[in-house]
Amino acid sequence: MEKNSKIIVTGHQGMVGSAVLKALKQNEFKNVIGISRSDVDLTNQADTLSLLKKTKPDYMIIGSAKVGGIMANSTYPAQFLYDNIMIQANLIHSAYQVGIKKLLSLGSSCIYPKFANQPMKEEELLTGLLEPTNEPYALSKIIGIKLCDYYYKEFGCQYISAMPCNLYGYGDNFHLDKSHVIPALMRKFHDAVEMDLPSVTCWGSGSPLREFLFVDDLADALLFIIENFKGPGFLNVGSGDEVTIKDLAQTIAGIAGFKRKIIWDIDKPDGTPRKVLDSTKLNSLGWTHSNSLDTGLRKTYDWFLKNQDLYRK
Ligand code: GFB
Repeated sequence: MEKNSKIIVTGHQGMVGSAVLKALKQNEFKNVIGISRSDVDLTNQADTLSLLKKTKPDYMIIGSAKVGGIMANSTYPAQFLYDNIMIQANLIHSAYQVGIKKLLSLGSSCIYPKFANQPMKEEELLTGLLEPTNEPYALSKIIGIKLCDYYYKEFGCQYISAMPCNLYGYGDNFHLDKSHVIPALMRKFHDAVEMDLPSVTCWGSGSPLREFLFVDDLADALLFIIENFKGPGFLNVGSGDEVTIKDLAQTIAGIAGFKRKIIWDIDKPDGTPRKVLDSTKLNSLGWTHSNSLDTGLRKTYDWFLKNQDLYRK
């Protein structure tokens, strides 16, 4: 990408999109446009095409998606499948129609089968059944990968994808029911300290393993990928920072200063038992993450403390 290339980042008010926008600006890209839900409904094909016709970008990074944690995924399966299929299909097809040079689409490690070989290489895709709690989201993200692959194959478009592990960081969603585990636990432990509660209840057994990546590292990886990966196909983006949910809860409790009882509600779902990515392909191109889980968690908690007016809405 040239420093004056026109680059569109969709979902630029969300956690991922805002980190990508910040990274592009830090890297002195001068012609960057952020697109959010208030600018256009990306589930609407005509509006999406019209936006891209008007803006005519050279490059596009898709940071827009309907996302949420394990309960949101299970509660709104139709919305997770429909919205994400439409957002990706509209953006990818419109990108082709207006001749965007290169496009980077974003997925998730939940695209892999529930019992995939660990660590999961890119080749594990479509080798088994998906984890039921996130099947709709995973299916939509598999479609995103395949759309990029097939536009590459049929029309020679440089459309590629990145599959990150579980993400967290600045601008995350701290909603108690809809969010992912890290923001949910930060809020629960923080509130318990403030309210002097005797216990905090976490979901599931605490035994699942998760790999986490700080969002600024993801943004750095995405810029690296769009500049260095020619495709076709997709790359895993992981940190190798894998922990049990129980250990994660202890760490976050420590950061928030909560010293009392942690209760595990086994009526809540565990989700997939383990999903650690094999990021060898990306690492061998020359990229690795910078923030350890501990550093990333502290940065996120500091952000959370400073932005309580946002997450309390
Ligand atoms: O982050 P999370 O919601 O998503 O949950 P997944 C991870 C683990 O943390 C699960 C446990 O085993 C949860 O049961 N957990 C414990 C909690 N306490 C809590 C809590 O208070 N809130 C939440 N949210 N979890 C998502 C997928 O799966 O991962 C998405 O649903 C996406 O589609 C995303 O792929 C990256 O890792 O289970």
